Amino acid sequence: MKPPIFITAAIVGAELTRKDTPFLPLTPEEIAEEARRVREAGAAIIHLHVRDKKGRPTQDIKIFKAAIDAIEDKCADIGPPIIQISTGGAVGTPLKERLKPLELRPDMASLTTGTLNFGAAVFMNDLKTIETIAKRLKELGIKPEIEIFDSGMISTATGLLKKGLIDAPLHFNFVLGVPGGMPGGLEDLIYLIKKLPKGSTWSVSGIGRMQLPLSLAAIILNGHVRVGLEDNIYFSKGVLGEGTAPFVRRIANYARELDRDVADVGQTKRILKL
Ligand code: KMH
Ligand code: ZN
Repeated sequence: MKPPIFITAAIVGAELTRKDTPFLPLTPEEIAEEARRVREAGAAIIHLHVRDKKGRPTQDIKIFKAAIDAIEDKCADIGPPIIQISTGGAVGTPLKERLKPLELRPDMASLTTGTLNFGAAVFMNDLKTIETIAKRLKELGIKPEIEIFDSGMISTATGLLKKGLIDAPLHFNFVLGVPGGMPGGLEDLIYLIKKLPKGSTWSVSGIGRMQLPLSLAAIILNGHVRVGLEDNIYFSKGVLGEGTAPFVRRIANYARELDRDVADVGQTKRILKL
């Protein structure tokens, strides 16, 4: 019997706008409605960014709280998702801002363990930044999802483990195909999996057209999957996805076809040792 797979839905992101896709949720209410749709489609975790009144990315704790309250309310009858707050924010968000929503003590938060060119911008994560976020996550008992955009970021994460700033078992998400990061070939994925400390769990977020092939590879390789508008807005060539739920549903269907049950929230918590 193959292990169950969990699906993470990255429903908002920080860089997208309504000009890119009209299906992007922006307000806490829209985010909560989308959260309900992705939960119904099979997602257990929501990777959460929020936006201000003008639709700009923000790390405002009040807006995160409003979004999380609205999600919990909208999903009350089917069970709320695991919330994974972004500590990456948008490119250029100061560290102080990135840390703020952690005070809500979500189950999980993202932790990128290195700097990379992010298209024409730079997603800055020097060691001091990484260690500050890791330390705060540990103090608050929040499980990091370690975001790996390139292979050296795994070494930095194992360095944090040795320093006691993060605890095993580690969970990694490979974000592959960002211009400036590691590309999203199957050989890249397999190389990264081989580098992980024993006992780690992993998922993959393929960016753009890499999303579907990498997700299918993760199903076959007993990993987990993140999909959503944050990573890819096209459901098929030239066709926008109507929100993130269709992407989640497609992965859930493929997973079941390939003999993997889709983990509910409780199973996902057990897999991640939350
Ligand atoms: N918006 C990207 C620069 C995270 O959520 O931690 C960073 C990002 C990663 O989305
Ligand atoms: Zn993110």
